[in-house]
Amino acid sequence: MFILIDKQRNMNFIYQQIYEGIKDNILKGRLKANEKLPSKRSLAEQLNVSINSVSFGYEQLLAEGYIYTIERKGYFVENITEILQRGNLFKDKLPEDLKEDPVNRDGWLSLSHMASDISFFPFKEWMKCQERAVQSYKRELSEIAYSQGPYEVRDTICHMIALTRGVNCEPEQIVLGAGTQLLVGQLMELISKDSVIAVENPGYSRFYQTLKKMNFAVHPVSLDDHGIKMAEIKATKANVVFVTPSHQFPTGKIMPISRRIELLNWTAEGDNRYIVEDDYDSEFKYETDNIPSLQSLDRNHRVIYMGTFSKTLLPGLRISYMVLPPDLLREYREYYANFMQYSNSLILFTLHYFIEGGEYARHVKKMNHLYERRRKLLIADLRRRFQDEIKIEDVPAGLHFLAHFQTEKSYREIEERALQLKLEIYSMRRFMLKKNVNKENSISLVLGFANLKEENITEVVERLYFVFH
Ligand code: 76U
Repeated sequence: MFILIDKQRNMNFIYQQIYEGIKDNILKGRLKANEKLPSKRSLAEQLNVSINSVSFGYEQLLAEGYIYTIERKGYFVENITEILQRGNLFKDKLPEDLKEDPVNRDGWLSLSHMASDISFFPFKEWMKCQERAVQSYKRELSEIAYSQGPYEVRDTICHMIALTRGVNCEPEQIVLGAGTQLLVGQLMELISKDSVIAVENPGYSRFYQTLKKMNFAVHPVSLDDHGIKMAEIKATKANVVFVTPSHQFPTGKIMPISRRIELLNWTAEGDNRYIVEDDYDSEFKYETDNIPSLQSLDRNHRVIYMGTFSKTLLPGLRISYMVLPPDLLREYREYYANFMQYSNSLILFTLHYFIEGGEYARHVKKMNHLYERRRKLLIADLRRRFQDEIKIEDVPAGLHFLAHFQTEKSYREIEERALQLKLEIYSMRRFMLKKNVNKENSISLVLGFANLKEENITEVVERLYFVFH
């Protein structure tokens, strides 16, 4: 048997070289099935290595099933089928189209609606809360969390949203999850497969895609001044409606009480009707108080409330939740009896202390002031630069607003120019779930300001101006 032992190489131990050498001989067919291997002693002599090294090598081969042993007779090669390989194209290499290019954001400026500002995040306080979580929840951290997430955390969130959002619920009704998209997926498993779903158009394409991939009949429904159109919902024969009443995504409109009541009454007029209220950024209101949730008006347990900490804390933390009405909670418990909660418990217990100690409320309050300033400055600068070429949907809420630009250019041209000028922008194309609502000579952008430093506002507006001119 030919095995090359390199004693100078300190990368691999001798036993590993013996193991590799014999394995290679077996896989290449140079050692045949049931062939006897040399005894440990004789191989050790032949290779001039210790018996121990041969012994370790043989043990590893034995453990992986390359060889077998018969007592007092020695070691033999297992009967191993040759590994089939079709073609030789991408033997060791990942095909080019699957390669990931590390994104280089040097020199870029962003008007993304998806990021929040990390520079004001109170990491010190957060880490203190994490320390407390480690101290107080040792047992919980060493176990798998209850499928809806730890009770204490749900209890804390429950109290908070009762206070800030008027949500009527008990901790039992809350399901924690790492992202609302996943929670929507979980929720929709509980809803009858022949359901028809209405979503806002323009709207949140990630939910729309999720619902379509789950094979639901999904209808984008257009908006009027009050929000999603009731007549269109009725025409689609939908029984589930997804809405963002606090701050329509992405147009920013706040749904007035009249439409809220119409929606709630619609659920009472038929069977198995539900409203999914996506309350993704309601914590940011600049000239008014918080507006109570739609769920708070629901008398018939028809609203599923969805909340997230992506906007108030950081999207990277991945903490979201939903509040299920009792009938769906019962379904949930049955359907997900074997489900393992997938959120990081340490982060959840940290959040629990962060809220309890008042840090969360303080942070949201601080960010409200900060974001309000940024919003005002950006809008003022945009108006100054674009004059009457821009129309802004100026609703003092949320972390983004919609702006319409007068231009002859197409969406594609604008997006390509922004790319060239290293400006991250998102156009209405991302949110139009059904095409063809393009106004002529006008481009609409969703402009996010949460992660825009004040000192960069002038430069951002200047770049945007060059994108259009
Ligand atoms: C979320 C809407 C409409 C929910 C949102 C967001 O999973 O809790 C937007 C885009 O972090 P999660 O999502 C909360 N409903 O806009 C937050 N925005 C998304 C994540 F940043 C992305 O894809 O256009």
